[in-house]
Amino acid sequence: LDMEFDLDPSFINTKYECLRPTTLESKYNQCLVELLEVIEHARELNGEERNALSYRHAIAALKAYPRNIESYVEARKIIGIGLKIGNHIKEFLTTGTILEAEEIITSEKYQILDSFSRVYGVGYKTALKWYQRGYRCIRECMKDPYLTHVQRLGLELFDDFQKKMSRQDIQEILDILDKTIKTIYPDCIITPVGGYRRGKEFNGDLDVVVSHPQETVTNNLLKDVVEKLIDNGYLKHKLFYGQSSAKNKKDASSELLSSHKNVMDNLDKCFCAFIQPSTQICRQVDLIIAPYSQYPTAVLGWTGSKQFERSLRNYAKKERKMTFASHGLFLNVIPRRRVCVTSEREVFDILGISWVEPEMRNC
Ligand code: TTP
Ligand code: MN
Ligand code: MN
Ligand code: MN
Repeated sequence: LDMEFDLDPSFINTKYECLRPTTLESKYNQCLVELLEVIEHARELNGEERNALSYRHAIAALKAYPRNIESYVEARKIIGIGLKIGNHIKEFLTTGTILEAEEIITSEKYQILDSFSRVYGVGYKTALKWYQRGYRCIRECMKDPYLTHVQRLGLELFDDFQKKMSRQDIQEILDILDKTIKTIYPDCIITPVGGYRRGKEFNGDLDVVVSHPQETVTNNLLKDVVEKLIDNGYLKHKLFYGQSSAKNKKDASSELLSSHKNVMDNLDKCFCAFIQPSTQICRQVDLIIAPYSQYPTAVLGWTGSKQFERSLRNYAKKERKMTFASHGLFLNVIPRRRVCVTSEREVFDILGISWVEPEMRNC
């Protein structure tokens, strides 16, 4: 592994984002980061996954870079910044913006595809299909005769799901989950993960890992918890229920799962539409159940960011001949062997990576 330390030892020039701390926003290059994120997202909406990923690597490197980029030459020394993105940066340094990004933002097609892709369970393919059928707003999509059950729900819940939750909103829901779950299983461990754990002020959903010190208790946990939440009137819809393991990836929700195809695990989970009592707004709450032995990897795997997780999996695979997933850490020998871990920190130790605080996993 080619680790090159810059003048500032906290900046590591590497292709693996999980090796260096990244805050939510860049103190130095935030404006550039936001313009490049527009292009990245446009590539995703266009189905150009690989191209989007190369933007993501460059963006992550810029977010972690410890000072203002001042020249093209300086930018090109960073791993992940090649000719193409180097030229964007050159343009940004001379004009103060990137024309391509400006054009994307003002393009009507981009704005529409972007809003369609924000519908729960809708990826770029469905977004494009709806656009090609002539729909220009969410209301028009609702009249589509071929909607799946989940797409219809997603469209109906669109306005609510677009409303961001403050940390206080999330705390309110966490308190309800805590109370409800502990009336059935008093010893449950309930851990908020996702963007909330990474310190985001406002979140589109709440991700929660639920575990229990008794290994077998988790067998029925999802069913029992979901039933209780329905009985108590909190859970309005199940958007996804079950295991998103490879064996059922071809089912009705295949697009939902394939948009997360590199984050699949076989943990029990329920993606819920949850009524927040104080606002009566429907919130997306993702419940993930982890047997106690898989609790550390579940918390690490569901804290994100997506790019942090991607780089962690790549690092484990390419540099350590191991597999990291939310349901465990494995040695890639034949047959594959599970490595037991008892804490999130231990996963970093075994992989030989320095501990990264959740707030520093925002690549
Ligand atoms: P998300 O809730 O999709 O992402 P997030 O919380 O980072 O950001 P947002 O504010 O948009 O909600 O997922 C949380 C983390 O869980 C994500 O970084 C990757 C991981 N994950 C999986 O491992 N499997 C999955 O099926 C999904 C959806 C996410
Ligand atoms: Mn989330
Ligand atoms: Mn999300
Ligand atoms: Mn989520």
